[in-house]
Amino acid sequence: MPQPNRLFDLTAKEFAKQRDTLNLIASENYPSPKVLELLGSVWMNKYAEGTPGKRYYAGNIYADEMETFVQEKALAVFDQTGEYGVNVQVLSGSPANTMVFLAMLEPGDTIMSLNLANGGHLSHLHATSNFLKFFKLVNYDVTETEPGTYDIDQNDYRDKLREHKPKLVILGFSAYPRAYKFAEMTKWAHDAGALVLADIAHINGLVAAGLHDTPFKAGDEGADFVSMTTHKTFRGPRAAMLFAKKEHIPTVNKTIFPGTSGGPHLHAIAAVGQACLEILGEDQYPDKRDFKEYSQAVLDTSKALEDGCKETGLEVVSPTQNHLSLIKLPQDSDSLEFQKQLERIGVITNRNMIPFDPKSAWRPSGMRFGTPALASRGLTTSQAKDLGRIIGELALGKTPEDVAAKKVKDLAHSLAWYYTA
Ligand code: DSN
Repeated sequence: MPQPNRLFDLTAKEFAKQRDTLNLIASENYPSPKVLELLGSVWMNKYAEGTPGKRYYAGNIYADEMETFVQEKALAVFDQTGEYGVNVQVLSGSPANTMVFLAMLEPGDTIMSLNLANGGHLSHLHATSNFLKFFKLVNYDVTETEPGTYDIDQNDYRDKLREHKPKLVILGFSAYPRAYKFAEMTKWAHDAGALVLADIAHINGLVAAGLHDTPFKAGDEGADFVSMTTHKTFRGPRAAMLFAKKEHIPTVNKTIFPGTSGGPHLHAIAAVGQACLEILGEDQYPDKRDFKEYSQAVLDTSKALEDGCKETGLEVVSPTQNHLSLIKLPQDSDSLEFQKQLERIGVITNRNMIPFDPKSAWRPSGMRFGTPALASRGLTTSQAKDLGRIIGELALGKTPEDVAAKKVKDLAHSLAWYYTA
């Protein structure tokens, strides 16, 4: 059917590409059609500067009700302690972290976070971060706990807490396949006088499902702040939330508005609420599976995919305990070229540094694979293992590209697809 203009034409192409390929990007997902509907709804038209009940423009009677409803549902998903409040206006994950820096720190304070090169995130500061104009950075790191397995080095973490006395410790990652020990790391940081920000953007769905340790704890073991995006394992819109212990919520709210930001994105807030309802079982994703069942499928397919890669002879780095795996390519492989080759056969993913990678971030030694998106399309563990084998055989030159492409196409067409054009 002819499209009305170039933008709709490109959207139709993107739609078909997403449907016909296999998405292994660990930070992406396919939210329900209701999430997409709310994102494109009339909420998008409205300004609502301020907080529920205290807005600067008229016409926010339903916005007040909606934002309050979403706050309640977000707290119902995560907080069993009653000690947290939430701001749902923060626009995205990196700004959410920035809000904590601006709310709580003074220039010259020290932030301690996981080394970006070994699994951390850009917004947790790094050698070329703009935030180094204002803050000092100390990294904690991973260590090889078993051959080929890199876990956070708890001794290094405690030593650095004692030595550098950071004002803020960030717990969280972008490419760490292992489970995080929130309670003890938070307690140690508190004992050293630091505030704790847990950034659970990658694993918030697993936390919500009760399949990963939670940073939402009472007392000293609970993070002071918990930031998250809502479009990864949480399976909501591209948006974010910032939780804080209740004593910090007024400061957080003031830092977001009027401190740094104008009107909240009500359409995104409504869509976050829809994801919360699906997690709480008050509404359903089209597959009608319970969210915990879906999240277990994320974990199981993540492991199965990794096993499939391993069977072909590819090297796994740090066996996965979550939704993502890291695979080391053979020494003479070019990960950028392999990423392109995977795209040619219909597998969309990203190359990634592995711990203590001697290669560059542009052409690192590894690949990162995650299964949240394909688990939403109903990928089974046996299909995940097959996909791991296809990838491994291609990486090791054991299968021709056209054979791999045919298998990927067949698999993509066998999976569920819940959107209509
Ligand atoms: N870029 C995201 C990721 O892929 O991990 C996090 O911001």
